[in-house]
Amino acid sequence: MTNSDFPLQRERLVAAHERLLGRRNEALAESNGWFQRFRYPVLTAEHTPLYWRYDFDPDANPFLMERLGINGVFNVGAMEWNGNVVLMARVEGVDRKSFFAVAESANGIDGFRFWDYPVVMPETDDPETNVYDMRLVAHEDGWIYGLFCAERKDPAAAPGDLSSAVAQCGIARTHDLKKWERLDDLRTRSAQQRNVVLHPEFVNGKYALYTRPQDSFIEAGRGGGIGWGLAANMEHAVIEEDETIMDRREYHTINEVKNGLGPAPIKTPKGWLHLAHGVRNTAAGLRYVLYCFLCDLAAPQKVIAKPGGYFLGPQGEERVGDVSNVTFSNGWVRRGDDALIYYGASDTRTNVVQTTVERLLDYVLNTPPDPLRSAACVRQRIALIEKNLRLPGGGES
Ligand code: M1P
Repeated sequence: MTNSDFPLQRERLVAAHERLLGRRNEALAESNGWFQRFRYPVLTAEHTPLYWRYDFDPDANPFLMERLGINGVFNVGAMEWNGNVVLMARVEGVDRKSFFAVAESANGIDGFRFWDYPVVMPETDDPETNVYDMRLVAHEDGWIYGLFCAERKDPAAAPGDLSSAVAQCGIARTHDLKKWERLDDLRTRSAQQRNVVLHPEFVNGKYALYTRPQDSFIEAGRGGGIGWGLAANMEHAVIEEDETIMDRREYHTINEVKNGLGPAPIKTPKGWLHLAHGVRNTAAGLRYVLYCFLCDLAAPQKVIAKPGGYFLGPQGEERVGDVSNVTFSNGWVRRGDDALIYYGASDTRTNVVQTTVERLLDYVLNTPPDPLRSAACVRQRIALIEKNLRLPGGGES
């Protein structure tokens, strides 16, 4: 069977794709002073190359169908690369399996194009079923590390239970983002690990890792929050001791259910600047938001400032997706004083906000902490109101 429309259909497909890739992003008005939002996601399933999805052989595919569909592109690692920004995207096929692929842009705000091939990530002797959420870190040892979630079916699952899984931290390293050397998965005392991040510098001559111990695949359980531990090497990385919990979950806060570090911290003169996600429960399910905190330069596991509440939550259509009401970040890029923060919206697409390190430091150092009780919140707000009302014009003009 032949399809005489095939060339025209193909031409239209390619033209529409080029229009999408070439679309300029637009800054949205934002009032809180923390960051600048943009109208369009920087990466979606539709941004993936057509030749990853379609079979362009008219004999084999006369209806010009997608043969290998993509479901979403989200939760990206990020770094600067030869003066451009590269994102290590979690690309999820319609078969639910994720893989990694690099997309590159000159300005980091629009114009992202995927490299020709997705990442071929070597497997360990115990191959995982799924990989996702890579944190890219250029470590001072000279390697670029990718730490990601390696997920396998739980070998202890009861017969018929096809959803219990074990999450561990997969580790790989590279010099060119193309050829990867797979290392052993991280070993800790915790049953499960997700959202593990490598600190970019040695601490006491060791590799320092931010962890997220948890009892089961979904539940943090006794895992108290974001952890910290040291490993002697990365080839066979082991955290021998119990991890120290450096950012604890709290009742009735944005991270009561669980939390996890985002990208590796940014080093500033005032401390290590962090972005993390916090998860709370609601009648409509879990809600994931992003929050910031600052750690001591000399003791990176010591939190020295932490604003109350969330920094960035899902807004508008970002709220809806495969897992609705989710903002999740594992990638940001510092360019001079500018910071570009990439976040997955509802496990479906990737968005960006632009800010500066100066603003982020002002935000973490001068936003009051969470007072943890309604009465204390009212006192905190009254202090702000009274201060403003003492200003000329009652604070409004
Ligand atoms: O579905 C929301 C997020 O759930 C997981 O994050 P966490 O381990 O903190 O629960 C991850 O699967 C993440 O990819 C996902 O966005």
